[in-house]
Amino acid sequence: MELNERDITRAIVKEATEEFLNNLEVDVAIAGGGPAGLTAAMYLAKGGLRVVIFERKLNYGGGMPGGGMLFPKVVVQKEAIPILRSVGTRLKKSHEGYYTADSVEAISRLGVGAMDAGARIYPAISVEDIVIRENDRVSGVVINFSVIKTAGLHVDPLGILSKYVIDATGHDADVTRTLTRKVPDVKLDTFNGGVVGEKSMWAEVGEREITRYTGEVHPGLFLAGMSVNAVYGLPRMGAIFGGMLLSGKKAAEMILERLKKRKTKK
Ligand code: 48H
Repeated sequence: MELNERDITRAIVKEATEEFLNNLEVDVAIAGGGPAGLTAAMYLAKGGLRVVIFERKLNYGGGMPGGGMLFPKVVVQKEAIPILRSVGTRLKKSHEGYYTADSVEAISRLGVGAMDAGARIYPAISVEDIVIRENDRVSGVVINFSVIKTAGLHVDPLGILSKYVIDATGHDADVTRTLTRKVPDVKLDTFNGGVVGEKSMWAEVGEREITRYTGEVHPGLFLAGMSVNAVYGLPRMGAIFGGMLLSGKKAAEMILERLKKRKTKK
């Protein structure tokens, strides 16, 4: 076969466009491809749902590859080990019951796990707004290429419809903050009806409470990962990642349960 630039271009544009057209309406749109977003995507896709992740940066991974202060290891507590093992991540028993994983290996395998299950990850696309329907239900995401914002260009975004949106944007809780800005009288399902703001480090409490508060914070909008701590005012925990994985898994299970119920109700 003789290589031809036009045909290389055609293959890329044709395949990417066809696939994108298939993802204009999905079951779940996830903002953020860090550990929580990837884990949620993996379990949702395993459950048979159509899932897309929009990740602001060029590479997925969020805060995980950097480990703890760039020491490329993360601590994972026992309960979350099966999640990492299910994607083939090697774990090492450290001291006093602490397990560690290589941070780059762990996030790479989670990404592959999500893709193998059928989730689609779109790099360098930011969720800049949400789609709203009756009763302020979150019904999709508004996306744009990240570089458009960086370059300060005025380019209108595109909209994607979804049954649920997961805010897995980490410390910023970017999607939830957008909701409170765009719908000023919105009352979130939190202690003060708004975004409380993440608290200083207390690993034990931060990790315990993150799974407890993972869930739907507003009709159509779920939180997973560090955005839970940011929205509910829970402590941060440093480079221990079990909570992120368990939170992503819980958000996925809750959505799968909802959609199963929706189907049986019909
Ligand atoms: C698209 C976006 C947008 C947007 C941001 O920060 P993350 O790794 O988040 P989690 O919750 O999966 O994991 C948190 C963990 O990494 C962490 O920070 C911990 C444990 N901290 C503890 C501590 O004490 O500091 O990933 C979020 C991802 C990132 O890749 C962002 O680029 C992306 O979301 N993102 N993507 N649209 N509007 N905002």
